[in-house]
Amino acid sequence: MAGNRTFTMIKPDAVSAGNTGAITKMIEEAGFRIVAMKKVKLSAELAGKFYEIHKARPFYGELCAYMSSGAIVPMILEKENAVEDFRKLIGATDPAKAAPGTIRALFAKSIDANAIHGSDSDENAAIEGNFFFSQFERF
Ligand code: FUP
Repeated sequence: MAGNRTFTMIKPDAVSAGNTGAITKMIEEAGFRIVAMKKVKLSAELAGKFYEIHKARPFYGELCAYMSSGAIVPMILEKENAVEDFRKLIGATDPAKAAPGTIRALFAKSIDANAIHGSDSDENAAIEGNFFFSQFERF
């Protein structure tokens, strides 16, 4: 089963703009099956833990403040070649550089408030999915 799951979060800008449904529809229409999904709000401390990998980067503090500023919708997704295909569906980190028709091109406001997260490897997809979901929340 390795390689067929990824992890995503719809970020506070997209949730507060009312785009959760439109983004979820795009994800399902692209062939991803939703294995787990919920709506939560992170504390700054938990956001800091999630993004620990970026601790040394200059935008870390702002990223943690932003990611704990409002509700997010984390999901585990399943599809063949999930990590790579999902990165294609969401587009580049900076929405100004994201390909037309990608989720970030359509919904992201800026490089930091960029609508959605997508894991960058199978290993991180598993770590990130485990951060949010127990075994009982996966179907
Ligand atoms: P991505 O994998 O596309 O989400 O991008 P990165 O892992 O490089 O960055 C993780 C998050 O850090 C981005 F989603 C938004 C934030 N970020 C900034 O705020 N400024 C930057 O210059 C780069 C990333």
